[in-house]
Amino acid sequence: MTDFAIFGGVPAFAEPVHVGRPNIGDRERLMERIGGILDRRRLTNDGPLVQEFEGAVADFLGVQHCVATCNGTAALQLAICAAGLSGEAIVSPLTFIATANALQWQGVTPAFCDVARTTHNLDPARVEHAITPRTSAIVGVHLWGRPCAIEALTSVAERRGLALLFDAAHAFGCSHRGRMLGSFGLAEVLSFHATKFVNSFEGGAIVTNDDALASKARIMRNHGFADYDTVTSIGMNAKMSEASAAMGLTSLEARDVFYAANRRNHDAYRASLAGIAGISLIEYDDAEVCNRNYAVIEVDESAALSRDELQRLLWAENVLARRYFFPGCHLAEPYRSLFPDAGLRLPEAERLARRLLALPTGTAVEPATIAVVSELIRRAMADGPRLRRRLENVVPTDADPSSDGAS
Ligand code: T4K
Repeated sequence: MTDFAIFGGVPAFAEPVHVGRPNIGDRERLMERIGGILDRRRLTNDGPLVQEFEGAVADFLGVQHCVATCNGTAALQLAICAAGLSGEAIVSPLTFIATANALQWQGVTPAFCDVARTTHNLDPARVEHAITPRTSAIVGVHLWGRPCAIEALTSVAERRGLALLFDAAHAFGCSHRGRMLGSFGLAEVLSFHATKFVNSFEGGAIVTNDDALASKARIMRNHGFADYDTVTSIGMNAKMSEASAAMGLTSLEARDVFYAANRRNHDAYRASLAGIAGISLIEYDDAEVCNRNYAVIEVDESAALSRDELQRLLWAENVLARRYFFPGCHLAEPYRSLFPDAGLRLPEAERLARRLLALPTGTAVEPATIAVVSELIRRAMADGPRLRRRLENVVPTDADPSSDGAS
């Protein structure tokens, strides 16, 4: 057994092992579809594959409408605009920055509200207290594909007359009480980014049972055109291309393979990380359908190494574990400058942002790789105090995860 690579040993992996390696479905089927696009010379603008993809997603989720977009961020912006949000929207700071940015970009102030320690999602009791006369909406995020407190948030939204949207970027293919996520609230937003469970290279969608919202979003997605030359509202270009829809359809068809690989990997992490003091793997509800697209550990403050020390060790081994979503949106610009005191109300989110580490999973990651990653973590934690002293003498390099603010 060599020393850890950060101290000069041979890295455990010759090539980087990534967190977000894309799941690829049937290549031949994809190429056939791409061939069809070229034959038809219909590349974009609500083409047949986009329509087919929208139908397939809506059927799978059991929703009336799917409006496919060029990415999840554009879908969020469209949903925010089509739902007529204004003033402030209550949102979790423990999410990808796009959730907050989409609001701010649409002129709606993200009012960051703390999360619950166990679920990592908005704490409904705190949401109630965060409502002000300017609040127009609650935007829940189903982080890691684990559902928000949907019933409680729905009840708050109904009682206080607020719109309820969900950022379901992580949650495609997950259920809540037997019903697929995507059909709750006024609308939910999906991402089909390359790193997501089902991907369309880049892509996203608004899914909703609200006819009016769907029809507005559809028009807004195409510059506000209601027909060939009538513009009826503000709009943008948020259309999904045919090539993306080809990938989306192919990826969707392979979802059972993706479910199985992620479950296998999560089970492998659970078994191989068991009993390591200070490390806990976040769990999913076995009674629900779940994509298990994120294998995330919490590193306890009492652990032999901190989360950041562990990440430095792993990166040197070529295991590119990620600090999703450090440091929390409220500490990223422009929010850090706009709301310098926000952290005072966000102790749980800040605590989690210091503890969470996303490990590699997906179809590109084999259980043998997971065994090595877990063994590295076990060895590191077993020798924590000594490694900590040695780490203090290692000058961060460009490859160090914290050297350039990368996470
Ligand atoms: N809401 C939430 C809750 C989200 O998580 C996201 C996106 C959104 C909204 C917005 O949806 P989109 O507009 O993105 O559709 C990645 C993704 O870019 C982002 O889509 C995702 N969330 C976020 C969680 O992760 P980064 O900055 O971490 O990406 P990057 O390039 O560092 O990739 C992650 C890892 O995946 C790397 O180790 C390399 C690997 N990778 C990545 C790509 C793109 C590959 O192996 N192949 C690839 O093609 O944000």
